[in-house]
Amino acid sequence: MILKFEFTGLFLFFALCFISCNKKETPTKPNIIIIYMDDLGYGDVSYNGASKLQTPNMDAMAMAGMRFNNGYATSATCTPSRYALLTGVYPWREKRAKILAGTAPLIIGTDQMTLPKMLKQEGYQTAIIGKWHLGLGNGNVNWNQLVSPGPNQVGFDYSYILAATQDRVPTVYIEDGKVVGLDPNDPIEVNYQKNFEGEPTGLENPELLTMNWHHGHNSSIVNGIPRIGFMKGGEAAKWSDIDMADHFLNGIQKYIKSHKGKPFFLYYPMQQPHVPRTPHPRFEGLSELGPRGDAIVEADWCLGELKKTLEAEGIIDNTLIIFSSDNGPVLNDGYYDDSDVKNGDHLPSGALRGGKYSLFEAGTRVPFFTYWKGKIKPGVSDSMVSQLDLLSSLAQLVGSEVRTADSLPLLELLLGQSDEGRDEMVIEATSRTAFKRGDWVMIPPYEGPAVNDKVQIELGNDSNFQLYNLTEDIEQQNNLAALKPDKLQEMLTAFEAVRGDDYGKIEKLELK
Ligand code: NG6
Ligand code: CA
Repeated sequence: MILKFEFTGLFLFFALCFISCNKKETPTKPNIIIIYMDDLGYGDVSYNGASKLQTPNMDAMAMAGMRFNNGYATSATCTPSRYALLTGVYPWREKRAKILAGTAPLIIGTDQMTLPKMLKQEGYQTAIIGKWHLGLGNGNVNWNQLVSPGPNQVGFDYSYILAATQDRVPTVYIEDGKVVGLDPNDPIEVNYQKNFEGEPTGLENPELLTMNWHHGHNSSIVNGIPRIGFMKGGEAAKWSDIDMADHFLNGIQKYIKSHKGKPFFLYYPMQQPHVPRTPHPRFEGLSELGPRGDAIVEADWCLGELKKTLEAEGIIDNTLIIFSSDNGPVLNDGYYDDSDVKNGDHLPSGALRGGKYSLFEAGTRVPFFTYWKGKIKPGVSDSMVSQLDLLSSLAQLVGSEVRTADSLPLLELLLGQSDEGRDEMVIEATSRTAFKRGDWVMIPPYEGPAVNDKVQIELGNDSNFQLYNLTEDIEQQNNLAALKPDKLQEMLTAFEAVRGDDYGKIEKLELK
């Protein structure tokens, strides 16, 4: 009798346990690494058809993970895309989310929800090692003191960054708000308006240059490369351009080794293949495309080394990797580095129209894949997903309730367990916006040149509405706006429902 009762009791206990364990799936807390390229185009990876350069490590991970053919940055330039990635908020909601000078103040509010903050709340260790470009301080930064607020005030426990871009001053690394290797007797001064007396510039001292400027980029000279903005002092702290990739990679590897005991979120925004392209000499000539291709090969090598580190540390099975790029490609972005001359028949945008700065597809549609060994099955998806969605999706993964209105929870899509993606989204390029929905994209009329002559990229400006069906016309050659007024009206209405009507629309142009 007693035995029987004990048996039934035990059975009940296990049964209840089983039910309750199954009711709520325990959130998993893998390490999360976001690898974010700078200006890497849809067609710049060999898994998307590039043949004049090889990206074996990107290819292998993309093939073993989930590849997204319709993966998007929110914007065709850097700062707004990074803003959206980290905040889950459309960048056109934040007027300051434009390409920032190296002296610009931080544009993420310190009270704002961010991806690293959300993960920190869930017990993650958080770090950024790489390019920042979201502003620092509150204006008037003194680079010789603690530079704050910055990444550490918006959710990163650890930060090791380049402030803006590789072509902008200050050309120094900043670790947790302090300029690395700064000699207090040689303070740094930075100014974007005027030069410091006696300091050479790209404009006045071409004899000092090892790389020539094509447009812009003619202010202070660092390591023979003329930059945007003026800088004085800080000699010992200046970075070595050719060692930058190794430098960040070393930091990444050190971080992984010393933080593998607890879940970590590592944001690894590489500087390649943004200008100035300065691959380490050991990568010279490894592509057929000159420095731009070589820089991509270098970045691919970094990805391979990162993977080896995760394997060696025994955590590759417990690490979700997300790989993408902040905007589309550009060949000549202001320096004579032969990237356009040597490009040959390489298609940095693949079959897509436009490139960096463009409202056409290549501005925002970028390489995008997820990789998690043993967890994500190899696959490819045509569903639409934006980097904007990472905040809510990763919140789902780790069991956080945090969501933002713009960021859709698409975890299952990212893990290859569903093909449900976005129905629609607003894309942005240099403060202009367009709308995608299903197979369609609608670009409102915008004033301005059709082509930016300097960078040789079609921007998407037209005095008329543009409407393309991407399934039938991936190259955006057939403007259907005049032929399909009802579709156009439907797109415009849906666009304005999200965007409002303050998108710089040209009032004189009525829809019908
Ligand atoms: C532009 C720069 C370009 C690049 C870009 C930012 C000139 C003429 N051009 O203003 O070289 O730095 O800003 O690129 O200065 S991004 O990828 O960070 O958005
Ligand atoms: Ca960029």
